[in-house]
Amino acid sequence: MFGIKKFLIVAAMFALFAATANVSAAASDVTLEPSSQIVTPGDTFTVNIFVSPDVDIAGMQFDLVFDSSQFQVSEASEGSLFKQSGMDTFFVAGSVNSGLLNDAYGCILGASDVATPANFASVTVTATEQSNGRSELVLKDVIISDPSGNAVDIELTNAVISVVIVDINQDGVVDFEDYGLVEQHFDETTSYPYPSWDVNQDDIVNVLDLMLVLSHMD
Ligand SMILES: [Ca+2]
Ligand SMILES: [Ca+2]
Ligand SMILES: [Ca+2]
Repeated sequence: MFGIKKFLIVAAMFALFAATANVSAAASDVTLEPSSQIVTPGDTFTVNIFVSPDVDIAGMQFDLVFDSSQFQVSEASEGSLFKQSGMDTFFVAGSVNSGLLNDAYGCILGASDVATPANFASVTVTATEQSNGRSELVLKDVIISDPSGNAVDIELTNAVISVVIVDINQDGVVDFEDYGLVEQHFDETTSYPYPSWDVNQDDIVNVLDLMLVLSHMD
């Protein structure tokens, strides 16, 4: 008796799990990659708008919201998502103004579509000299179209950028004095407001903080 009951419960849970898995799979994923990243003030890096289509698609638009006191963002440049169709494509880089990359869009010219994951676009981001701490790059007004002009279901993943200060003693150079300061506090736990030797502000001073200083030495 107990055995059958247990079997039924397990079967019911499995059915529920399968149903949930189906629901979350039925969307095209749009992901800012890398979705988390540690940089220092003045660093320039690339963020890709990566698309994993769940169905055949042929057109897309997006906005990107960012903190303009932390970052400068370039216009978008086209990735391979729609070019992989082998057809010509149309691409508009959008315009950048006060914390918004607005209305970047593109599509396949002609009757074709794609379903293979690829970058739709890339943007170049520079952390300003005043930047510090964590902030998000956020996708907005994202629409993906199937070949007939119908919007498809999408799921968005934004990016978190942490700007860290590796000149621990703030004397204008990153050298072994800064490394030494981190070393002196090795294995200490920290909390907000973080001391400069917990470089990545994760509540503990360890090898990750040492590496951030080492990898940015002048
Ligand atoms: Ca817009
Ligand atoms: Ca220093
Ligand atoms: Ca740390």
